[in-house]
Amino acid sequence: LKVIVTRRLPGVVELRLKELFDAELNLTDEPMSQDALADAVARADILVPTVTDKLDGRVLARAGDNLRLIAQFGAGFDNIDLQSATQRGITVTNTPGVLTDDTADITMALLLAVPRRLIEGVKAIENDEFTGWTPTWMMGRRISGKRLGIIGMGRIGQAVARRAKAFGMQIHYHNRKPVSPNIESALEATYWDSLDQMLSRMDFISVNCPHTPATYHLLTARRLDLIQPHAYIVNTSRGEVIDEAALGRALEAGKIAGAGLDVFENEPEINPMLKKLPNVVLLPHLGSATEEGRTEMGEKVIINIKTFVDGHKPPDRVIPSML
Ligand code: 8YV
Repeated sequence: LKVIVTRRLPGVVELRLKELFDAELNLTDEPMSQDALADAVARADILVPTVTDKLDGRVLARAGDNLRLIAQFGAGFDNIDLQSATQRGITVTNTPGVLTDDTADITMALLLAVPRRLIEGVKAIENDEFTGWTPTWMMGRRISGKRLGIIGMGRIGQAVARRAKAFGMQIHYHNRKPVSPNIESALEATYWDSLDQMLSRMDFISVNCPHTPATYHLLTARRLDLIQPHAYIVNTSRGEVIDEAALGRALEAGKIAGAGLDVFENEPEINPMLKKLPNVVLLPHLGSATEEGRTEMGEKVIINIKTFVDGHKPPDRVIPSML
């Protein structure tokens, strides 16, 4: 069975894939063009893509009867037209769970970096602007005691909530439905059925829901307008969940206090307005970027492939009803 891997993966993962399967690796680490991807789809029995590979209906139409499994290297799978894959009888899997803590850590890093002005501080030192401490210089805002509104209370949202609670924040969340009473009481979390109402009452907002057709531009210009001017917003999920142009305008107009973003609507492009603002901290999609996390993601890919090849249901199968 031919396994085609679209991007360079951690060395140990590539070695193991080579040992176990007839694996064709992409040794250049250039994201594949849509044509190259279509060619991979046409030739592979099993495809290992990442979030940068747009497996839309047009590309998937190139699949013959050969392509049986798409074993995504990533928790998110919004790059895959799941409906189209399922209709063609292609099984799709992802790698949830192993990047939860890393992504929650990056969320906390941004939740601290923006209001405490860490990057401005680092730049001040680099630019020799630190001429001595003063009682009023570079004051930020405290996070303890403040209300954090988490949008999407899945694995990552809950891991953010646990951390933020330990930092003394009050946990609020919006989700399709409330989490179990046990989890809610452990986190002392308040459920908001109405996203609009939650947005208008928070000091911090963290986006932790997946990008699906239902969450595309969930934070529209109108909803961003509901956020209070002293509040900060952090996104470590997918750029598409926020109308990025509207966010840039709101930040520039001082309608939101600041933002920490690890993800963007058209990666690697970023709205130039966001790059100019001192109260915005931007990271290059680092959420799961740890040696441990990326290796464990690879291990999950391998388990999913092995289980599938052995004729069983792979543990991390994703189906359209999950959207
Ligand atoms: C990765 C991610 O950077 O898993 C996801 O959904 O966005 C990140 O963890 C990416 O998926 C690697 O392919």
